[in-house]
Amino acid sequence: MRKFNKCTMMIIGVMAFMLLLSPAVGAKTILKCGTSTQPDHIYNKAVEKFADIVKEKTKGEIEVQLFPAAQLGSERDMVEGLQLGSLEMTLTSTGPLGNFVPQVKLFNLPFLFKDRKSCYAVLDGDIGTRIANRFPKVGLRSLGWFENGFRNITNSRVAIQKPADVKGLKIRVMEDDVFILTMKALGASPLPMAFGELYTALEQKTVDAQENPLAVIYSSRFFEVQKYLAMTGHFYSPAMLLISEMTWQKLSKENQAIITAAATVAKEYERKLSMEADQNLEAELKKAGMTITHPDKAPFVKAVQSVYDNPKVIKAIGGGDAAAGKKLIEAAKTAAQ
Ligand code: EAX
Repeated sequence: MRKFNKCTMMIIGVMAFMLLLSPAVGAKTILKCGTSTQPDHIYNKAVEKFADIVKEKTKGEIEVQLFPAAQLGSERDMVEGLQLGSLEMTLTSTGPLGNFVPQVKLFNLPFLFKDRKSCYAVLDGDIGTRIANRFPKVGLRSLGWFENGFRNITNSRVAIQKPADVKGLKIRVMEDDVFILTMKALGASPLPMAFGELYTALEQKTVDAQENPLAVIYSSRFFEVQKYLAMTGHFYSPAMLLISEMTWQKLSKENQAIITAAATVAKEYERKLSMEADQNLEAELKKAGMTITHPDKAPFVKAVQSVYDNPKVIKAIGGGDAAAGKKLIEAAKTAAQ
């Protein structure tokens, strides 16, 4: 073996010393970002894009690390983690968000939006911005309204054509009373449950049914345990990229600007992926063996009107103020058409 000469030894010594110092010199910020969905779902593709841009623009100073598939807990757990400072970021559906900012429940109302264009007009416009701006007060900061998508019902028992077919189905819903009331209005038996437990619950027939956008149904392989898919599009489910307010305040103004800009690019990209998923995945799910129906939506819309008239829902959407809730719902309805 070749012996090191004095000079080489010195160089190695200096390099080792520099390596020891390096964490203090080039201090790297790691932002962990959790999601509930499977690695190939659109949320995770968007977070990867966001991470790439942030890494490039901060020259490696900020590294966003993705933790998909509810590894870090349910969507609600992750949002709580952001408040506590034990997690930096999450991309989540609005499912749990109404528990933190009640006005978000507005977007949980069934058949609120006509199409994607009207969703974006409301979310990116005055109403969506004002609701997003309420988050810092509860220790969270919105980096934009992303997309989960229009939700459709799957089940193991019946090809749904009309509301009467939903009657009696035990259906898993996200954990918010607006979802529960909507499914009750359709005659189903809703059971709130965290998303991470859903596949097993369907497999073991703890529930007959669930509802989610096609991108989730496909990436979570629900077609393995559900025979029927009904394209009801009853809820438009936005998603939100959130960063802990504590983390946000520690970032330099320059890095905040980089993160904001990267989130906007990732949002546009994710919305595009979501639209493409809706265009392509029906065929894939059919190939995978699902029986797909396209029920007339009018009787479903009619059946769930009671949710809009529910005083508890109206008050909650107004943040405890019924008049404010009524006003917000009317404004959203107008803007969404
Ligand atoms: O956010 O809980 C749900 O059904 C959500 O749609 C899913 O986790 C993606």
